[in-house]
Amino acid sequence: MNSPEKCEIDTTADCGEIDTLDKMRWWQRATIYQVLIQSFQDTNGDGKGDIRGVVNRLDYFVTLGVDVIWIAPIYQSPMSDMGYDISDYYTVNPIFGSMEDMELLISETHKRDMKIILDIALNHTSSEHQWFQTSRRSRKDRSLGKRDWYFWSEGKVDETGKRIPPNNWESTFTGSTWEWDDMAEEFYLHIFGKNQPDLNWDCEDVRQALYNVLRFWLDKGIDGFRLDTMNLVSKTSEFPDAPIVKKGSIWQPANFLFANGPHIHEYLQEMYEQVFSKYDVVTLGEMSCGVSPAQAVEYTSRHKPRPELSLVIQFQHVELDCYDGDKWLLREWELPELKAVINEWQATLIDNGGWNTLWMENHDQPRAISRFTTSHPRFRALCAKLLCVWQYTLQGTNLIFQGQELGMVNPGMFTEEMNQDIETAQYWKAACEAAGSEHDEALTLAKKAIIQKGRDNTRIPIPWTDAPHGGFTEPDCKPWIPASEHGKDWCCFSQQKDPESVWSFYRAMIRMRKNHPTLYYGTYETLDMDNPFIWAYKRRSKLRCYLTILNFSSGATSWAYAEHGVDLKGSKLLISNYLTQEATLVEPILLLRPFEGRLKSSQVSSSTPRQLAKKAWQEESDSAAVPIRVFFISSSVFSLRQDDRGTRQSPTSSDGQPTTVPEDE
Ligand code: TEU
Ligand code: CA
Repeated sequence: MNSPEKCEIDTTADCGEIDTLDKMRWWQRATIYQVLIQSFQDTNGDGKGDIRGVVNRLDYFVTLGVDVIWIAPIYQSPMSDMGYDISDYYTVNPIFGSMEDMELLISETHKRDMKIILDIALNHTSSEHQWFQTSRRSRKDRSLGKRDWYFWSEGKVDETGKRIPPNNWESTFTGSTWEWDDMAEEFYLHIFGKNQPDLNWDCEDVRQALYNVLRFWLDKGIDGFRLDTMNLVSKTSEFPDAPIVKKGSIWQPANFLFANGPHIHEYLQEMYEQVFSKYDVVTLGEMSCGVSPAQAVEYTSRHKPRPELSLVIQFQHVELDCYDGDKWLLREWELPELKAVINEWQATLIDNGGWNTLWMENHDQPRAISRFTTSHPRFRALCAKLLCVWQYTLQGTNLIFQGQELGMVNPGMFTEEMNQDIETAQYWKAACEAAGSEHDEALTLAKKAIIQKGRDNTRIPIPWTDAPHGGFTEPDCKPWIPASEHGKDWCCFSQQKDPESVWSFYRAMIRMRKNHPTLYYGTYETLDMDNPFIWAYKRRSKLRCYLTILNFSSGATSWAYAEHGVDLKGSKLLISNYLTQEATLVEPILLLRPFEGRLKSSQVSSSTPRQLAKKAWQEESDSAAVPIRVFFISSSVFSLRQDDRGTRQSPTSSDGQPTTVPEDE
């Protein structure tokens, strides 16, 4: 049997500025599940996921414990960038369904006590949008209006007399940010694809038109938005050249010239006041092209007199594996670097009235298991659970991306079918052009980068069952992108039946967090910062203390906890990703197995420990959104079985069942 364990206790700990539970907003406690609709569930046999597919799976989210679903763009679109190229904000893309389907999705989601947010791109439209079509025509016929709804420029003339773009800005999707338009006889700005012209937010009519779009969907009953590339909507008013950092390239990264620009706060405050303040919603601003913790505070702090956004999506932790923000230049990283990034975000936002978002993968980023740990079959499930413990014990709102709860990994392939994404396809084309026939080595590196980082890694369909295409579409239909070969063991159906699966672990962790609210709002403190293998941190409120200990290495590792001021006496093990509990505490050293992750808890002791414990128990019980307490660990030491109503039964042996026990036992 393990020794009783306790985190170090500091009775003087104070939660300072943190919100009381009463004041917490619904989205602060939420797990938001991102649905990439095209790859979720096909119901009409066209090989593409659709709205009905999401409706049919709503009970799946309930079972998992999800609070909010985030739906990828469903608007009319030529789909050159998965619907982030919107050609009509008021129409549903027929490949996904109809407006009636959307209304059904909204009402059925609400019936199940969940919320729904939509993903929307307001920084740019599709070049097929009527607004852009009018804008390009209106240079010759000003009466058409909308001339200044986009950014137009005559460009410059080079020494040969040829018209060239007005500056050297590089598009996120390679090449220039400027495209020549024959009709307007001018260049237009596009930070992303050339079919995604940037809207000019400095024009008041543009902002008002977009606010109307937002109201239209909010009035349909949705609960907020994920706002695509929201920090890009105010550009530097002049368009100066970016400094040359990429030798040998005409086009230079100019993120700092178009991200977090001069009027950004003014516009976001206006949007909040005119639109969001009238509804009870969450706004999740994607902060593309760079945002620091200090800037995130500016966007989200509740101390600001004029609110802007609820949450931001930041990228620093997923940019460690590249050089200078260039995602294709692969870089090795060390665990202390990751800790440093997370530490700064946790501390800065907690201390300044902000709120973190916790996420590891999405439709633009590779699978977290492959990126932060290893997809090796021997460790895959352990790594999935380790990362889950990590994500669910930090401060902030949790975002999970479809398939994360199944432990999906990168397919690890380079094929044409896996290169459909616009960003990847353009990068590969440019790499081939630059390499010519002689540079095999450069192309090998480009392929490696695509296998590791390409956006199609996470865009493959969900394996629901072990049927052909994972049950994503009919057996005789071809999915728009090949389904993963996850087979019997990794499909959702098998995992739901297996209490030891990654899916069951996620389900248990989602519930666990709801029952331990200190994990929402408590302070965060890293221990042993420089340790290259172990990541240990404390989360603390006045009443409770949690210690997360994660072994990010594939080898058994010891941790001399006492050297870092930790006293484990009296604490208890709440979560482990291992199914068997070994005698791993040889005081004052803790031995952790490969990719082992643990969560320990204790109440903050004082002269009256019983009273405090009772109070903590009471407070956390009262505040828990879910009436039952879930305790996932198959240790015979700690498992106490309860029936569905929570009546305690006799201790059981290790069987891997998620088990419910009161927190203070
Ligand atoms: O992404 C913005 C963004 O930051 C990405 O371009 C990111 O730099 C890139 O995907 C990393 O590979 C949003 C959407 O999430 C993305 O899918 C869209 O392509 C993009 O905006 C344009 O709308
Ligand atoms: Ca379909």
